[in-house]
Amino acid sequence: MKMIVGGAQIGGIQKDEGRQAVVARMMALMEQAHEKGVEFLVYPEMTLTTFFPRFYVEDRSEFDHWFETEMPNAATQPLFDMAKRFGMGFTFGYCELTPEGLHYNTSILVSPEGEIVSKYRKTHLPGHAEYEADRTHQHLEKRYFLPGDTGFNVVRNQGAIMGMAICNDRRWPETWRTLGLQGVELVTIGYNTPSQNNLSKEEGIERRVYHHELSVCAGAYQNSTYAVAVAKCGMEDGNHMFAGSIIVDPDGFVIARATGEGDELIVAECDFDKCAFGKSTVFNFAAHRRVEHYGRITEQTGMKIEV
Ligand code: ING
Repeated sequence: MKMIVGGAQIGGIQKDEGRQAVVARMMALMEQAHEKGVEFLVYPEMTLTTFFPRFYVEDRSEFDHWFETEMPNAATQPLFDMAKRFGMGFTFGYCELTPEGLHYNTSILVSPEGEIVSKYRKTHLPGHAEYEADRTHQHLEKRYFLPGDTGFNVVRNQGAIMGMAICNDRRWPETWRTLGLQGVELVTIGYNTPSQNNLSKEEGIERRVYHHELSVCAGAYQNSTYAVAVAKCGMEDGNHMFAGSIIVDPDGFVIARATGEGDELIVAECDFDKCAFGKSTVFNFAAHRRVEHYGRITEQTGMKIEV
């Protein structure tokens, strides 16, 4: 089964840029996608706001205005309406504040009929929860979000088995294999990845981009699935995030790549029948996996050196 899939890379969103302005940018890319026959469109992580976890605030409730308390809402309804008019499925990430007052870094998957058919809350939160003075840049996702409570799930949408992950999730093989064990054929990953180094000085942007692409290509290949990884990138209030949005096939080859750091559409035809070969040969999990030897992966959280 074939599908034209698009990635809508979004350039920097400044602190004072309202959601309406961002949604207008998203809709411009959706129109471009429609003109190119795109049937399913992937937007980045936290698509509606700037990457605010770079800022420290003592009272976290001061940042509740970065969160959505309902979805769709006034700001995003026009996007849902356009997608339904185009008969296009899509996914995007946003910051979710639940009625119970819980904060998540969330992604939803919307069917061409305009229904939210899947919700995912980011599992792997990088960074730290308290201000760390020795860092050149703060990365406070652990301060503002709870670890997701959904786990990694798949949904059959537009005839394909689709699963969502968010940003740091792409670096963890567990993300991919958990989806692979459910037969996933398309993994979507929105990301916001700072280029600046705040861990060690020698790492450059080239190495960070390499690790991003390596993670996505390996995950796709090792689970014989397509992957669409889409950045929010460019400059946000003087802070740079790298681009590198890509569409990857089940052999781990990049079949579409963004060239710039702004709003940019990438498109590729996915032939989901291509997923079957890997799933029935090299990555025929039932034939080859030996779960009796994998216990550490779920029983042990941290590394233990006992030799
Ligand atoms: N950002 C980054 C990411 O995982 C990071 C955090 C940057 C981790 C660089 C490792 C190296 O892509 C988010 N938002 O998770």
